[in-house]
Amino acid sequence: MAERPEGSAAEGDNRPKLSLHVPEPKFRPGDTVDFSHINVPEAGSMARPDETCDPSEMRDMAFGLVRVLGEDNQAHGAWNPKLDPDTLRKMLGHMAMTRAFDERMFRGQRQGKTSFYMKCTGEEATSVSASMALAADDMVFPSYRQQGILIQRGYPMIEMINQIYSNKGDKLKGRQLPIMYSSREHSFFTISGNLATQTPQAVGWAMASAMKGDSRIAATWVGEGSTAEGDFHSACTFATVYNAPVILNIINNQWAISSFSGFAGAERTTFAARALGYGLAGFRVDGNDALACYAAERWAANRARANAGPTLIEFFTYRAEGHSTSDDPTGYRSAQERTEWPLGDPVTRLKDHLIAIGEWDEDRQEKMDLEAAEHVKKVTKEAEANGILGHGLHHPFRTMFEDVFEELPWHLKEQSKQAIREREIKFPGGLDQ
Ligand SMILES: Cc1ncc(C[n+]2csc(CCOP(=O)(O)OP(=O)(O)O)c2C)c(N)n1
Ligand SMILES: [Mg+2]
Repeated sequence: MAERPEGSAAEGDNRPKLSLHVPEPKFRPGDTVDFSHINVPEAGSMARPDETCDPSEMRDMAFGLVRVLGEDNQAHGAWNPKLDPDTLRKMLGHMAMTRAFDERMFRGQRQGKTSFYMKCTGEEATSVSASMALAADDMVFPSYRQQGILIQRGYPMIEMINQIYSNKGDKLKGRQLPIMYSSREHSFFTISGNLATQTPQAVGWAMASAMKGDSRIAATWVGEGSTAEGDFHSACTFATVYNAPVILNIINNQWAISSFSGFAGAERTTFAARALGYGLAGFRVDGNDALACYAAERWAANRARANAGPTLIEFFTYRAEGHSTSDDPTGYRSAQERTEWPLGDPVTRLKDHLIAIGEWDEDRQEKMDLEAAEHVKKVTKEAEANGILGHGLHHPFRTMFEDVFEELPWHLKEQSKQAIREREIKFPGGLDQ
């Protein structure tokens, strides 16, 4: 028999065949959910290293979980931020308001008042508490699920709704997808639909702040799915190389639309462990524990302010609702996940803590929730006077061509005329042009 040529993979080759691993989520619709594989350490069990420590001193923390609120609803351990009851009630209030806002805007989309909305249910602490730990003029570069920051920073709610309705009050003139807010006055960088672009932008801004001798730091929020983007890795490299005063917050809510976190690497290691390869300080936090979220962000902010370097924080949480109003999670994940999720609900946990320390009760909570819902309803009505989707009260059509060139070039003038003519045919005399 002729010899098989050296190096060929001819038929009958008995060398092991190569194969790929394609991640598959543990639970699909209808499956019984068992989260017992998730390690939930005791609240207060993690040590709190010095804010200026060398990243090598905290390697293990990339695989742990900083938790403050225990099963007994008390605050435990070195990470307890020891906030006074008024501050805790404020935190709870911002989270309740964020939830009420989400509820109303979601319904508004179902009623056809806007084309699109995204809730952050179950993740409120990762924006509200983290934002409270920063200075009001620290520059934030969020993703689309951090509406809690704007609520915490006191951004007028009517501006948010005007933007969502793309109406004539929308400061962004209907040029952004609903919920992609922007506010220079609130140090809130324009949200981009192109995932992870905000991460190198945050690092660049932080570098510029340091180069100018400013004292403001930057913080960015990015979904765990989005950390698979190259931009995130460039951001980590620049952050570590130049010791940029920046905080990289990864919101690991387990899902990226219908792709579970395994597709971004969660089966292999934690997202906090990304920090190790770059020599960044990094650790994992219970993202449904409002006190842990606050303490973690404050630790990182103090570190950045002390010129001790950037920090990568993984907030371990769960996206309790669909990705957006365009999504239906019952098609790809088990409905039991939400109820079985071992870290509970951030609003309930903070409320229970306040009750446990004698600073709150269920009646007051009910009143707070009601007032939040009433407030959102009132502001929604005000915003509706500026128009809702498809009712013509948007910015004049011609403005679509403005604000890019100081002097509109001839070809855009032509296009503008043509577009307005077509519009006039479609809606004769009916619209402000
Ligand atoms: C560069 C880029 N790729 C893909 C998309 C489409 N997309 C929008 S949101 C999303 C999921 C992101 O998931 P994750 O980063 O985990 O954030 P989450 O929605 O869970 O907050 C995808 C794939 C996009 N907007 N931009
Ligand atoms: Mg996600």
